[in-house]
Amino acid sequence: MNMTIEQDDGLVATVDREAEAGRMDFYRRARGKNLAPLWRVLHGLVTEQPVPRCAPVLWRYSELRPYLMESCDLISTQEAERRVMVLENPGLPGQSRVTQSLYGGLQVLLPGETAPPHRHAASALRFIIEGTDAYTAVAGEKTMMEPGDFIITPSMAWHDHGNDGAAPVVWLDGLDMHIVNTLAASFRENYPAPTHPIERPEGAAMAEVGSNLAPLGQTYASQTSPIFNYPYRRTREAISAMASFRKPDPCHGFKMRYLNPLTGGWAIPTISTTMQLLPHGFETRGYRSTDSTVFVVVEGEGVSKIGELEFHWGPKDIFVVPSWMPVQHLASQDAFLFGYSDRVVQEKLDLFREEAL
Ligand code: 1HN
Repeated sequence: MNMTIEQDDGLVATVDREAEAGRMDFYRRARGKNLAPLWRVLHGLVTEQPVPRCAPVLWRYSELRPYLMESCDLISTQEAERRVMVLENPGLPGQSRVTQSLYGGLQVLLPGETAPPHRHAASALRFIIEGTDAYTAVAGEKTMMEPGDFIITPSMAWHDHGNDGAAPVVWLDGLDMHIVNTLAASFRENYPAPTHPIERPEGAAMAEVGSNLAPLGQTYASQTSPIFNYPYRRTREAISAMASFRKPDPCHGFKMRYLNPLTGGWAIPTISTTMQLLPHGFETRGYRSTDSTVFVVVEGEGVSKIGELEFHWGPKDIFVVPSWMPVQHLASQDAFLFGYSDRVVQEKLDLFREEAL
């Protein structure tokens, strides 16, 4: 017997539960013809407000890191393909989701290790957490990773990684594969060699499109930004300079979005990315929006009130603010927060909503 009616208040309001008994035989016969009554599920399908399945959650880096290091003892990057511990939202266990629509995981490379080349329809972001001498090669161009750098792997671009340094390197992977899979549009392919050939010098993309200039006559078909490494040094400098002459936004402090310089749109067509500075002592006004957001603390300390919960955070910690849940941040030191969400998808579909509280 279907228990949905007893469990969902929305259904109780629209369906006469005593009358339901007399409909059971009809439901059973309809099910045999791949038919089902809408009125038993309507209000669960179309809710009055967002009902996020993901929960607010904080991962403290000091608690995560030992697990990352232990994973290095247990599996090689060759066997794992990608040695990643997935950030599993406790509201969506076993689904490899950090929010309802997005994936998040922490990847670790030890000195001398590489991760083999492959490509996929899903777009990826890397946000560097720890370590300095690793690289990622994307579509034939290498870039070195520094903490705080935001790096893009566009849809179907070949990519591999390696750590040339003397210490472990850790980064956050954010991917849109759940959006891709909802649309049943996934492809993936392994490259038939241990590395993909390097075809362009390091810094080529930045030289071509990183100075508000672009090579005349070159056309760019992709919706993804041709800049694939947004170095933290430059991002931090821009935001700090802006903070010296502007007033902070009441809800966000000094918050910048990562742009595709060719279009003015978001850097990745399916994942919005931002960096914000919350000056020490600054308390944001309450805010909510329909995009569930993953925050990574780059610098500073503070506390975020998310619904009824309070998360105290520091450098390298990661936390999630679910859709439509009120959030307020209070920074006790100048704090830089990276964020990623599905806002750009919602904007394209005319679904994004936000409000100051
Ligand atoms: C992937 O390709 C990477 O390239 C990391 O480093 C994490 C998670 C799911 C699917 C593909 C990478 C991934 C991934």
